[in-house]
Amino acid sequence: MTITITAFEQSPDGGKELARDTRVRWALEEVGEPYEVRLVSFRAMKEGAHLALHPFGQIPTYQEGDLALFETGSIILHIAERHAGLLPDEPQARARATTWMFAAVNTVEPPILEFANAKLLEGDKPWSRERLPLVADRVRDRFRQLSARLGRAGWLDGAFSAGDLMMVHVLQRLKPSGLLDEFSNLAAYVARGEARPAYQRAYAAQAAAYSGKPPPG
Ligand code: GTB
Repeated sequence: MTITITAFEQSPDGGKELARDTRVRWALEEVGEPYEVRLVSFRAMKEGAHLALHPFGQIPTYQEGDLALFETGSIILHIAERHAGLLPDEPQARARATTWMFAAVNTVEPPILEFANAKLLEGDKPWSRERLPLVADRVRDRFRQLSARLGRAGWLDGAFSAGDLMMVHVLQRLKPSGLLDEFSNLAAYVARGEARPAYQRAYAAQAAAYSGKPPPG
């Protein structure tokens, strides 16, 4: 059955991994499932046809036959549960890998998004200069805890899993900020994820979708 995902018609980062279709592309590459991509304009994302797929008018969505999903956590869990390669077979290890997926989106991503939004959307506000360091420190608190848990390990719990895929993509958002580099094992962890052939294929496919297109004005 053909898998179709949606992505931005014009990506603010020009297709350099930050939009969340990257993590879905990466998961599909890891399990060797072919997929098609439908690019959606910002306007179309907020209109009826897309809202029927995604109630919040966002990307990515995932369609497979008559199944339509939104939310990258759910999409990646769906992929990982149906194909070998992203979740361990042993039940407890599998539950722990799923726990890391939730930790990535529920516990690590929120302060990262707060920081990204504070810079991007509130940077011109008079109070931004005072608030930004507080928000950055909340990110550092989470990074410190994650860094302590990861230690010198390659991945969060044994072999690479969907938990690592999700965590690496969540952390990538702050690569340009310099905050990630304050934690050398986390920066190396992200680099390890990015070095995976499946990630490289996902990145190349995403970049190709925007090559020659200007970022949205
Ligand atoms: N919780 C949802 C999920 O995980 O699927 C969040 C989905 C989401 O935030 N989608 C964003 C979106 O559609 C695109 S990925 N936004 C439009 C809207 O809400 O109206 C976020 C994103 C996009 C691009 C960059 N970038 O280029 O720097 C960074 C992050």
